[in-house]
Amino acid sequence: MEREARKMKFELMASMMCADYGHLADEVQALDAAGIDSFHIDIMDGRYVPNFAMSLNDMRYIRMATEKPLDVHLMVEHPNNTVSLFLNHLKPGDTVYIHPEAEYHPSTTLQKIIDAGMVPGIAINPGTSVETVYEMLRIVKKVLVMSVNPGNAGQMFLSYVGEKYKKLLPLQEEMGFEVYWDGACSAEKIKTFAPMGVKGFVLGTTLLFGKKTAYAETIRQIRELDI
Ligand code: S6P
Ligand code: MG
Repeated sequence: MEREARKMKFELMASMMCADYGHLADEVQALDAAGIDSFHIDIMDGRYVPNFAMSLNDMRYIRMATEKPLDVHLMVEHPNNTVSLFLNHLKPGDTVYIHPEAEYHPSTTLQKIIDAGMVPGIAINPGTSVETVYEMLRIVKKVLVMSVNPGNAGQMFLSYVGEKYKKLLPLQEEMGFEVYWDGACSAEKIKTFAPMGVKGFVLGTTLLFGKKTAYAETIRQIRELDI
């Protein structure tokens, strides 16, 4: 019991582009019951990233299928043009991330997200430096650090991104945001980065999906990590 109380708290998000779309209702139900904290929704437009993953209707379905928060990651050009389509179907407290490079005036788009009652976030690509998004850190509540280039699941961790976490984490408290991990997340990465202050981790094919282990068991093992 005492040991349980000392366990480090961090959030786990399920990357729904990795789910089995032949059984989406069962997937959402199983992840929900397994204790996932939120559902990560990767929206792509085939322009900002060279892929199409999920879109508006997938997000709407998952929003109806669970009470848990959604974590919507917009990988689209000029999100200001389409963000309202997504905001209209979310519920207050859901998170929406934009990529600042994809918009001329990202703070205008972030304000739309705030005004709709959602949690504003930015996603930072591996090649984007902290310095170029510095002022936005005061506006957002969450910073999603990409550990792989956006567009696909199942990629290799880019080790130079480790330095970016080290730069961002000490700024969290003063600037009022929290840092989240997206891409190639393994148990080893959680063990290293959760104690450094990373608040949550997006789980995809590296750790959660396409395995023989049931979601509930994988999530239990992660929560039991010795950290
Ligand atoms: C990538 C996307 C991510 C992936 C996730 C997959 O563009 O933003 O959310 O779905 O990283 O995880 P993994 O473990 O397959 O890399
Ligand atoms: Mg993502």
